[in-house]
Amino acid sequence: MRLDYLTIFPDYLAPLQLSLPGKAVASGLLDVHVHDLRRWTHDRHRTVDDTPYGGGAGMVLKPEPFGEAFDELLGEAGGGGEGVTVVVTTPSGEPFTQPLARELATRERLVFACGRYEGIDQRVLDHARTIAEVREISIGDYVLNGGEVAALAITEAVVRLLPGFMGNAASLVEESHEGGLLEHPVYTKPASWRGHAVPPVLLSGDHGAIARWRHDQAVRRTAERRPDLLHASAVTGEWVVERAVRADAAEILTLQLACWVREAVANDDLSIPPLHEDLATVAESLAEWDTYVVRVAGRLVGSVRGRLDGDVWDIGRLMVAPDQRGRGLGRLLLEHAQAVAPAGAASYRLFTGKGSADNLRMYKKAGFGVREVLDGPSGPAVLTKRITRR
Ligand code: 6GU
Repeated sequence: MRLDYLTIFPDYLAPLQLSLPGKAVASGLLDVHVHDLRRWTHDRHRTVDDTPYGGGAGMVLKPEPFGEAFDELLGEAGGGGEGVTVVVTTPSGEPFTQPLARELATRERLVFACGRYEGIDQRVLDHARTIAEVREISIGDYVLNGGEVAALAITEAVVRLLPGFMGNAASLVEESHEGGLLEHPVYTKPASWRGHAVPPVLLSGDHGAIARWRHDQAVRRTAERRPDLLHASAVTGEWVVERAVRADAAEILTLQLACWVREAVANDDLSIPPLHEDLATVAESLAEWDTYVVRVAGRLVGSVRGRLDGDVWDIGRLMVAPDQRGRGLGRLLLEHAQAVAPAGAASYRLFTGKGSADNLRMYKKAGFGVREVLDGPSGPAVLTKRITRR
């Protein structure tokens, strides 16, 4: 992964040479470039800011230095904007979360534009959007003087997720925020220290009891410190259907590939579209469809989507992880996809392979009928159902 930083305080980013990112640079996993934004100024004072149009306090970062920096870094000589995400650090950005870190970790290159003062001229972002993906990101609900510290925090969270970076992949999974709960407390030797004993269950050797104790502690901690994170599902194991966010795209793609390989085998047809999409296509379709997901212990295990075509509510991409099948999750997602149809819809429509016996059975049980079978290797069968409202 290549990382670029545009900043008026390059010294602030010296920690990138240290510790974990430093190690990744040494091993060739990371290619890090810190740029002084003033390099792209041309006046004697190397001016990067000016007063805001419309008045008000503070200064605004001028568009020209960023424009020239993007030309050099993302223009033809710089390799173009393909696979690049421009990360603009700003307290008014979308919240930085573990799923967003996972999403950024899939990019070939991140270019950080570190905000300062009252912010960056909006046209810098509008222009950057014409050449690359742009994400405005905040690391929390407080205000820093500049985005450099935020860029460091985002970098550390992303870089440790890169394949080959951490020695022990399990330690990535068993940690706070990956399972939707905060992590349980941890202890090491000695068993008693200054009058404080380690909880006896941890010394019992009973791994079932230890797992139950840890889960219970994680739930308590989360309830106490971060009740906003506490979905009922994390505690009870019940399903909660949630609207998909962009950061879900990578997991949806993974699940989609797993599910449609089975479809391809059932229909002897490798040409079905869900098997041939890439991450960008899945991310784009999140903007075009109402997409829903279900997580179990933080892991995305089911999804479905719907959108209106005239007065027909198209339902598609109904998928359930192979190890979660046979418990009614597919039925739940199908019911949800019908329940969210807008008032203007007169009927539901969905497609499945003509050889997909399990799907056809579920859809017929839910009141769908096969309208026609199209002319392709796997059909597909078109099923519809009239919407009756009471
Ligand atoms: Cl990304 N930048 C600044 N200046 N302040 C912040 C922030 C970013 N995230 C939270 N506060």
